Amino acid sequence: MKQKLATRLVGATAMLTLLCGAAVAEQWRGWNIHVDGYPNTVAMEKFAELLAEKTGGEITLQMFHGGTLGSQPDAIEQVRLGGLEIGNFNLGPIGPIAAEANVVSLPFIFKDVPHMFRVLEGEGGQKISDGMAAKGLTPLAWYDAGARSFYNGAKPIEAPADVAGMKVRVMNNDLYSGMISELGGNPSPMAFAEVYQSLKTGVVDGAENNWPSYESTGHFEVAGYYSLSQHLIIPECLCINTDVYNALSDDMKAAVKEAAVESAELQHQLWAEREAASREKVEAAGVKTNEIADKTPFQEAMVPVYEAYLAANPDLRPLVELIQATE
Ligand code: GTR
Repeated sequence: MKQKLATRLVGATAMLTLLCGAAVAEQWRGWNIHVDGYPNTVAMEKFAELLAEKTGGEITLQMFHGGTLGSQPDAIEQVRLGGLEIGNFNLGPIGPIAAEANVVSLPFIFKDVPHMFRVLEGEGGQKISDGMAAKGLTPLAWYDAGARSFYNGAKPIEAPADVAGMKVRVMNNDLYSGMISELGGNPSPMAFAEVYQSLKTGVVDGAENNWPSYESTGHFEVAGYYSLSQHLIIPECLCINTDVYNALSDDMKAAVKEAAVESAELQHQLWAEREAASREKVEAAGVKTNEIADKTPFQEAMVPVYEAYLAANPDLRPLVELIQATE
């Protein structure tokens, strides 16, 4: 009897929903590469929570952390094709897909993190965003990923000559391979998940990343020299499949966007805290950090990388110049 009543009630609710024209609840799936407690992981969980709240439960998101749904390049493809709806991606591996997004992977293009955000908030950010959306990945908000520096087990890196002959892991992007080659090293593109073992067994001599990733992955345990080259400042996106986003009503779009922007605000705050905490933790564990007093030789070595990029994408010269001219 009770069962029957419940069935009738459910039926009535479904009928009401249909009559009111309300959308059927959608369940999305989201990808993230990072471990529990990492700023991005916490912020993506917050995004899921806000999404449900702001859409009145019409959209929910199940997050898969720790790269359990595959490597970053694979997950980017999944979101582009609609196998997954949401991802927190670094723009590095997006560059080979969306040429506009690749500008952020030109070494030393940004003066510092605030400069990067000023660019993203202006016309440059719009161009990057449009380029990505046209390839199936619509950025909803930008996450902070600090600056990336070199690390290895043998010695501090003070000048390009110190990179010469070194095998250095990079993310999948020809610009990074070019960057290492121009410094005289041997680039080794590989998935994030493989780097720890590769450093440990000597498959690579070094890698490069920001403080939080250097710490959270344990890379500092097997590569104890961290040299502050800060050669790359790459933003990350909270991205959605473009078709999924475009199919939403204006109200739903606004709710999704708002949830993303609020999650990014949280991420930025957590990022600042974690950067400091990670540095402190690895240095307490014995990591030797060195400042690079003069980065000019590194910057000068990047001229051919810029030339190759501009030769392949002549129409993107104005975007590069816009970034360089942004105060
Ligand atoms: C991290 C970034 C990840 C991934 C990783 C890598 O800083 O947050 O998305 O790109 O670097 O080096 O593969």
